[in-house]
Amino acid sequence: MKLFHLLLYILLSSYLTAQSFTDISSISNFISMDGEVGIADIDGDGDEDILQIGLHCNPAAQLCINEGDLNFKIITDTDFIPVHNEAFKFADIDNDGDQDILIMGFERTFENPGTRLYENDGSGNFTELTHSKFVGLANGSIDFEDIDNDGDQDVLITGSAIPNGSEREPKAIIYENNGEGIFTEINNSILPGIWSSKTAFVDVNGDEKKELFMFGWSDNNPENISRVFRNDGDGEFYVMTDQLIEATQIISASFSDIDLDGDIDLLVMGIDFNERFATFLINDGFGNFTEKPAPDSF
Ligand SMILES: [Ca+2]
Ligand SMILES: [Ca+2]
Ligand SMILES: [Ca+2]
Ligand SMILES: [Ca+2]
Repeated sequence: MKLFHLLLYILLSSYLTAQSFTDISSISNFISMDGEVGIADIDGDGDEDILQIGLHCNPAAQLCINEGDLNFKIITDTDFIPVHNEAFKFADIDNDGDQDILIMGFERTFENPGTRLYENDGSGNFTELTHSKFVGLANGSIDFEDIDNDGDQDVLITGSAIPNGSEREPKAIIYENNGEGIFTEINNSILPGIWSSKTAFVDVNGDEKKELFMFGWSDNNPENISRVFRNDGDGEFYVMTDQLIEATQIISASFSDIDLDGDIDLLVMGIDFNERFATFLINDGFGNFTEKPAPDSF
């Protein structure tokens, strides 16, 4: 979640509860650029806390522990190795009821991407778990989903590996969870490697199995990828859509039933030949999408 969404969330929360606004400058001033924000009940006390990771002069991570009434305890000395050009997601990887976290990004220079898993002790203290061998990536995405329907959270990571210290190598790797938070890479050669990427698991054809949406650039001479893959519930993916939308770059994709007909549609925003655009992709209920340009005011 980017900083704008965090501010919107907090302002809306404030509006809905007290219909007044509260100064949250201690949180919002933290990340000057390239920031990512995640919201979860990190310390297990029933309210939502905030993790911010990104560039603040140097790569940095900051925990904002919710103490009620929009007061936050700010922790800058976190358990995480700070990264930039990052992505991270919370998930309960070992089914013990708390929010663990997977973080990727450049750890020092632009030649050292890392992907690290941290286990939550239930009180918001994190310990790195090293028995899963994740490929180090940056400029990418992380999405947890139980792709093989066995009750635990597996994960897809995409982004840039830098295997020889300079050349970017786009990746898309699925790791299967053994149920105890130990992840093993599984062969999914059908998925294209992408960077500057967004991914999402969403059921768009009503069969209660989530399709995989992938947006990003394919290589060093960027070709935009916007494709959908079908999951049959056993962890295997199959091509569903060759190319969903032609554009130079997709900046964001949001999923909702925009036309209120019971299926999930998309709002896609991006850049095409230096022109910004926003378009709806309207679902026919079977996962076939028709483009409908959004109003110019978007
Ligand atoms: Ca856990
Ligand atoms: Ca699973
Ligand atoms: Ca489906
Ligand atoms: Ca719809």
